[in-house]
Amino acid sequence: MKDLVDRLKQQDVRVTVLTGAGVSAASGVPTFRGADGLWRNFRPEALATAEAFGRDPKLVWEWYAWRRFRIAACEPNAAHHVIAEWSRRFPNFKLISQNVDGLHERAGTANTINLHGSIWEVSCWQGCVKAPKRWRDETVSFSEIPPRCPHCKGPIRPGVVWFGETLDPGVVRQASAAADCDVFITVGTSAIVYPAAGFITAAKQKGAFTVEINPEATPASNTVDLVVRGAAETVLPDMAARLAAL
Ligand code: BJW
Repeated sequence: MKDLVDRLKQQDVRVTVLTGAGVSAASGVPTFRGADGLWRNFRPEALATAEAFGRDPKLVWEWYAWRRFRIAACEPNAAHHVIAEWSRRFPNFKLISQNVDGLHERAGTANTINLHGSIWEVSCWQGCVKAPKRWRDETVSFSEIPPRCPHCKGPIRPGVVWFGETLDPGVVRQASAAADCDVFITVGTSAIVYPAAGFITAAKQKGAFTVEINPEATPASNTVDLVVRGAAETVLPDMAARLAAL
């Protein structure tokens, strides 16, 4: 840990953090694959794919509506707040997040690279040219489920990236550039979903000092330079306190 803190004290250090669902666990947002994870009760292919939405849009829409309802009652936790503080402290700081819950933004982290979109946004299922690529859904009428695209009247879908879907190429470019850093910290991800997990290896190949913060082992544990076994909401404040003490 001292090695990491010393590196973070270097002037102009380039720091990139990659987050996954574990960062929001202490806020009450269920993870995907953990003991209380969403996939324990729902099959991903039944709900988090375009095929599922095509087959049963009402079911998929309602699952996302239920998750939005849960997330709306959650607050950012200490891990989100430390990351937000670092985004102001380090001039060369980047956050890549797989999370769709918007808690990093609510904690005050600006310019988050959201790999998998946002649960607070929607897009036109038919990809009509008049609709923006994604938009926040306050303006959409929910009298029908799934609601209708205000532009083409076709169904709209959650603005998230499902399995088998291509990530926004601009977002992938930003994340690849962010992997070129001095310290790369992966927090609260099972590191099995690609391309997200690939950024850990990419950062290491580009010469970054790589760190994993997770209470459990992941496929990235053998790749990174430092493993910190613990919960994000305790390890990150501890790291922040050590940084402040030096
Ligand atoms: C704590 C904690 C605490 C708990 N503190 N930690 C290369 C190789 C193999 C397969 C592929 C590949 N490239 C592409 C693929 C296919 C696929 C893929 O990766 N499959 C794998 C499962 C094998 N990828 C895709 O389809 C992606 N698209 C793509 O690559 O397009 C090109 C392409 C298409 C087709 C074929 C090939 C290429 C898209 C991926 C989209 C992922 N979407 C989801 C759903 C988003 C919407 C929604 O929310 O419903 O994103 S799936 C789900 O997994 C969600 C997450 O962002 C993502 C990652 O999960 P995460 O965040 O890691 O959560 P968990 O639950 O898995 O882990 C939580 C961790 O927290 C655990 O480790 C705990 O221990 C820890 N933890 N408490 C710290 N307090």
